[in-house]
Amino acid sequence: MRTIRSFIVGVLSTFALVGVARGQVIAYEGMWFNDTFGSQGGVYFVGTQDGSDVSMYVDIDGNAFGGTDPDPITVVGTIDGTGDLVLSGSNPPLYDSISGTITAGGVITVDLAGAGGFFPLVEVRGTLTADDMNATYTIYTSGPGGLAVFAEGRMEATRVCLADIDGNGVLNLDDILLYADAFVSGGDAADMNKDGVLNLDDIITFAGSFTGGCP
Ligand SMILES: [Ca+2]
Ligand SMILES: [Ca+2]
Ligand SMILES: [Ca+2]
Repeated sequence: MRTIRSFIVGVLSTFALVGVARGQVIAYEGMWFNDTFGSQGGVYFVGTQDGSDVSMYVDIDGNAFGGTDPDPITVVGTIDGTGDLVLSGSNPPLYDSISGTITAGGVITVDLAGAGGFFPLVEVRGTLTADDMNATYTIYTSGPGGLAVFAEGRMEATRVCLADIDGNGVLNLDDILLYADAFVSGGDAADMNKDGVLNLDDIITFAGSFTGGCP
């Protein structure tokens, strides 16, 4: 255990000193509110930008889509010549396809098709800033005359600084040591992408957040 801790501290210290990380990491954490059914749960987004490539880790918690707590998904995108993030991909069986844009100005227009295996379409519309994310969502079902609104709700999330483990607003060696301790002891604080597993992805994400700094 001591060896693993030393290794992690060594790797993270090198990242911090040299300023090398795979990409810049930005995270938001908040809640979804289903205004139709009065239900709610947590939302968690971790975006990693590496050049023009963006990978977004999205976890929705609670009784979403009328079922159980959905597993986290990864959405990938590319930043085009105008600075807009163009999303594409699929994460079956939860979403057959995910498409849309987050413009350079922070306007979110994303459609999830085949969401939950029951709903043909979920529209997400909102805004993303350096500090927060606010969006509405509309879940459609198939009606006799075509798509019909099944439920409407909101998502509200604020920027969080993943690497500031002690939450004191400053990134320094203390955070690296605390992260290494949390990782070795299997603590939740080390699970940067909240997928319930501690692995190299978490260390890379921590390093990206650390070197990218916090707002
Ligand atoms: Ca979940
Ligand atoms: Ca700190
Ligand atoms: Ca993890």
